[in-house]
Amino acid sequence: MVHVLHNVLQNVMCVAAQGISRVIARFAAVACLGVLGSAAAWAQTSGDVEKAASGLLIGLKPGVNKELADNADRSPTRDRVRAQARWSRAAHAGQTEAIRVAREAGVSIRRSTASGDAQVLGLERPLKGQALSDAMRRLRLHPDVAWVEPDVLVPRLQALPVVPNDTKFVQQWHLQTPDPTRPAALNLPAAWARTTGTPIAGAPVVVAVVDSGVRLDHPDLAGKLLPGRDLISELDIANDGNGRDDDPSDPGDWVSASDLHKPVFAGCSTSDSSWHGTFISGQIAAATDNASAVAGLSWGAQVLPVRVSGKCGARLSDLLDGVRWAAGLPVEGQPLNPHPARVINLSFGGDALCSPAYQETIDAATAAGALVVVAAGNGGGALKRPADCQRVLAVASVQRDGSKASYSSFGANVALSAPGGSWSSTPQDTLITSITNSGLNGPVDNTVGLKQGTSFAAPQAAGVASLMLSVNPALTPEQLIERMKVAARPHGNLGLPACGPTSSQVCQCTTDTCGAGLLDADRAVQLASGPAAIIDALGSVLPGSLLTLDGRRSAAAPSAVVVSYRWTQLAGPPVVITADDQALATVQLPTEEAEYRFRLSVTDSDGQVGESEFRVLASRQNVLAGAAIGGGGGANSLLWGAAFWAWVLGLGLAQYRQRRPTVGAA
Ligand SMILES: [Ca+2]
Ligand SMILES: [Ca+2]
Repeated sequence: MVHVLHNVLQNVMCVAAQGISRVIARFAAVACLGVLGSAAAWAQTSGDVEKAASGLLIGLKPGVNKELADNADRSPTRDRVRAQARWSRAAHAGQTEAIRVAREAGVSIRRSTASGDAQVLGLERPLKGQALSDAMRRLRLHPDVAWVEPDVLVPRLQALPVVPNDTKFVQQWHLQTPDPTRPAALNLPAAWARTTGTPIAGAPVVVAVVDSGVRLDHPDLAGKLLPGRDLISELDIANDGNGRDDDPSDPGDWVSASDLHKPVFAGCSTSDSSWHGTFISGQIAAATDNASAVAGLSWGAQVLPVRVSGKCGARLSDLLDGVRWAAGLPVEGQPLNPHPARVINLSFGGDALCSPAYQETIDAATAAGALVVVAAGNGGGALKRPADCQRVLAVASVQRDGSKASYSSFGANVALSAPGGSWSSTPQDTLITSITNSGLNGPVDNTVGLKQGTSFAAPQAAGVASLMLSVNPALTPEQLIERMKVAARPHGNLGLPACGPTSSQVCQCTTDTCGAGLLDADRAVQLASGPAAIIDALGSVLPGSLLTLDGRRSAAAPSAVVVSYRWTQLAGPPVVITADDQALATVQLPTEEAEYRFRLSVTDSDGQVGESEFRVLASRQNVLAGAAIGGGGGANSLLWGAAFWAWVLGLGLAQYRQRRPTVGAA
């Protein structure tokens, strides 16, 4: 407090001195500069000195520029040519005055130009921070100067990553922005800046969870559930005292030692209740940004719980009826589902190869407009049904680092991979977090828990598909699969043996074994209605180096092609982008350490625009060495595309921006 008062007093003295006369004031200004050398609070009164400024805008006090004063006289004149000539004279005179002022204030400039009635002093080199503060202070103290502000790059409004306030969100690494510590993360914060899953018009997207039912009373599913169905026919499996009905609540699916004596459970082993359907429903559509439990992939989707699985699993006939009912198709003895699903999540393991009954059911559901998302299976080997059926979106499970999870089955029919969790010494960092119940048998407390399995990789894709449908409800199941595959990030190179017959444990994913790549929610949402701008890491980011900006992997939706590229600089010391209208552009960086931001805009043949931006730090520090996503040029080249995987809202999607309750900077 004492310091603040002291500074104010000094300011009063300086301002008073400036009122005396211009000559005396100039001495006073220099004196004040010395006095105020430590007055940082005052020095940064206006302007954003943390951004680099290539110049300074200054306003001269009235009377300094005679021509300007004349020009300001709004006497009636219809002669616009004369008025313009007068303005030009004023601007020229202002330039001369501004150069004098800069010299007297001790600020080195390249040139002075006019900006409206103000003057722009082009700095000899871009300034930021303390150096910028000092230059501004010198000018501000000059008696002829009314005001000063830095000529910074003004960012246009853009979508900022959305960070929900759910208490366990920080633990949900699988939803976060991918970076070198979690290369397989799904990139939801950027996707949520485009859509949180509520359609701009029409009913919510319906995602059916054909599974073990749900805990209807879990607080993090409040308002998220549609009236579903219990389609378990056999009492022993159902464990709810009755057969098929309208109650999809999960009473628990534990298998006790006494259960094993019943013929229906032959081949089963004892187990605690799984709360499998509750966990998956939470992954897809838990109440999000409600300051409680977990975040769901879609904040706006509704879950249709279809109960087909009880003790020891599901009867095939119940499972297939569940898929049909979910899609709105007739099922004997059951009322029609009034809320047909656009996405059906089927997290069931394979017991055999795809059969005609299974394929026909999937075909019927697909024809009805529902995307059937299935788990690759937990056998660790070749795919079995439903993952080997046609027209499904089969999802393999990867670990946090992008390697195939040991248990995940794999093969050519896998569409893509998504985090499904893996055990480690810090399980909360490597398993999947969602909602569950603490009961080992019947339900006890509704809680949050940790799981692993391809069962929990599939819902990641189901949730992303529902986000895409919230942006573009016209997408067919086939288009959803195609675009999610195009949007997938490449399997990184982890230096492990490639997955194959000789390595079915943790192994290096390839497009032959783990699908097109790693599921990326943000790119998928971008591709739901337009092209995706995709920037690759290339070249070095040492100061003074030649930077290569590579947008060649930018992709259009399958019916279109990318027709143009545009690179722009958003922040940092001004640089020239060579070939800024090409997929491959270059930038010669200055020799000083600095942070830059660039944007790539791509336009497709339908006129849709997709954009992404990234930061790059030109530093002599050997930062993040060895930690890469999708490779990179060298030890210093890995900064972008990793921690700064900052995709921004494409123009074509701007209208779909929904609620953004909590917003954090990139
Ligand atoms: Ca029942
Ligand atoms: Ca929540």
